[in-house]
Amino acid sequence: MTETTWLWAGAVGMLAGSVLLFAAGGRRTQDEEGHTLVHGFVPLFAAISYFAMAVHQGEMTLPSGRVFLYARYLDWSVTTPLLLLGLTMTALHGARRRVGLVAGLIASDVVMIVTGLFFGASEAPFNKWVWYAASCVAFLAVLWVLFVPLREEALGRDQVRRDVYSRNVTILTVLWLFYPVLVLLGPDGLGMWPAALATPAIAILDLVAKVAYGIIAMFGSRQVTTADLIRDEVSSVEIATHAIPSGALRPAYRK
Ligand code: RET
Repeated sequence: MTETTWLWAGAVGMLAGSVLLFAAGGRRTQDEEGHTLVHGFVPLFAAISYFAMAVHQGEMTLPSGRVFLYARYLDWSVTTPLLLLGLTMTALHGARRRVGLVAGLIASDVVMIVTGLFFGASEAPFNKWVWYAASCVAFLAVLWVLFVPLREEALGRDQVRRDVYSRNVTILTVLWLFYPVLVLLGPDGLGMWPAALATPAIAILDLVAKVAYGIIAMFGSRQVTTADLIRDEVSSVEIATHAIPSGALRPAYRK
């Protein structure tokens, strides 16, 4: 398969994944609806980026002659915050939304991707490695939030939330750790791997990190929601409006 064929495969796979996640995702509560929207939109953004790259729009030729696929970084700048938002929706529940913590997590993640974009676009070694190092520091900040304050929040909740958070955060971290390595080996980094090898590797990783992880997260959200509803812990305001007969929610809102 040529590089372009892989990009087409990425576009089609992402679009199919998005349709699947939107169709199969639950909508019983606000949290469950949130997970469905997050995990449905993630592959949709990726499909846009893969299509742009497949038709040679999401790329630029740098002065050295290297073709830089910047659309990848645009995709990641939107999809990685959404994936993190999904994790925060599992860990933070009810009154404990910790908006500041979520904002800090997403800001660190955007720093990671924006500095990564400049790393990919650099040709002079000094800039390139400063950007790479900055991106890695931001990545460490993201991991710190996931494994320290957010994990503590998740552990303070019910058993189902704890288990689902631990499972998701572990899978997400393992998958995300491959990115700085593959990008480093590929044409944007040391150039040890040609595009013919790096493009399929990143496409497969992207499909796993977005669609396969999305399916796992969706099942997790289903378990959490069912447990919430059984415990009757979800107030009527937290139940998605269309999930219950119209009118039933009015009094709670009017209060
Ligand atoms: C870059 C640049 C070099 C340093 C680091 C990086 C990290 C990238 C990551 C990307 C994750 C992307 C995902 C996409 C789709 O779902 C930008 C390669 C640390 C962690 C999960």
